[in-house]
Amino acid sequence: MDIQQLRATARAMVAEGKGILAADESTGTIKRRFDSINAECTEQNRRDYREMLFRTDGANEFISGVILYDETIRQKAADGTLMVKVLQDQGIIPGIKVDRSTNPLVNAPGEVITDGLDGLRDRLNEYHGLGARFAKWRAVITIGDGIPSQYCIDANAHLLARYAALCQEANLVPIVEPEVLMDGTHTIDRCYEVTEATLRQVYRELAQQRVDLTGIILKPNMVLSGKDASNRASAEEVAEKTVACFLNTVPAAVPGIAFLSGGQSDDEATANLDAINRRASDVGAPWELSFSFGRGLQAAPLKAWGGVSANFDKARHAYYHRAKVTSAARMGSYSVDMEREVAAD
Ligand code: 5MM
Repeated sequence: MDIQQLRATARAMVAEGKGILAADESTGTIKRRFDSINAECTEQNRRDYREMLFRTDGANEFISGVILYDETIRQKAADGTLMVKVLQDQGIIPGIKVDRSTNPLVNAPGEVITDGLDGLRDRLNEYHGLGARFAKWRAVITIGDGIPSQYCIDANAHLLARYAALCQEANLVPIVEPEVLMDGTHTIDRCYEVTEATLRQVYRELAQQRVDLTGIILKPNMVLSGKDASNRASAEEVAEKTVACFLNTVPAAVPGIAFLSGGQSDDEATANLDAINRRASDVGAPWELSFSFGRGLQAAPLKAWGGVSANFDKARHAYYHRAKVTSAARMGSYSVDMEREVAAD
């Protein structure tokens, strides 16, 4: 393990003004996204859509890295250039999703566990050879009646740490993603409680399994009210509770926290990220607070594209704009007025 290299990569992933595009939808998930705009989910459409994102001029000012799916890391762009090279040529770091999605957790109704540890060491070495310099594993914690159980939190945290240790051995920076879902009617305080319990266990396991915290990136949820809660918390309350929760649980050795958007609308995720960065700077939080958005960056370009190649310019424009405003939010310098500037970009 080359810890200096891992640290340098981790710092580059959360460099000033920059964050990560999560474009690692598995085939089932991208199909659902394409279905929503009536686009056919063929290999060529997936390639063309993702190539459009990766070849958006100027987006590399805001995007440090892209998380790829297995299909994409092996794929060539329309002109025969490897997709990985398309990114590298713009100074964007390729990363790879290595979990194999979630399945029901045995003896735990309503809860899930992430699969993918079998054969992981070999797969990580192969991905490094294909150009990946970081990896991602997403664990899912659900809030509901009587859940999450401590059993579910412990099992997922254990696997996240096993994955992270194997990544560092293979010289890949692990993105450690414990996502507490925002689905439901729960309060922001319930989300705080569950996020805190989850992060405590994740860091306990990372320490137990000797993961070097200076060479990882945490990808968590923000502390939010449930999606269907009445009186959802304001951006200021989200920021206050998110920063308080992380100060209590995430060691200062961790170089960066890259939030997921988690099903928030793109403007909500951006406003919350902005408020979080303002709050963090007021209290002197020790880590970079960046983004690793999937839907938060892709909802607008996906809609603008609509599955029609004649719309690629419009879609690039929409993606560039989301990357630009999310980058501003990552620095705490976003304002709603920026949303109106889209035509001028
Ligand atoms: C982009 O979607 C990722 C892969 O999801 P599946 O395993 O369901 O196909 C997902 O892990 C994503 O990286 C995170 O959920 C963050 O994305 P959002 O949209 O929540 O920012």
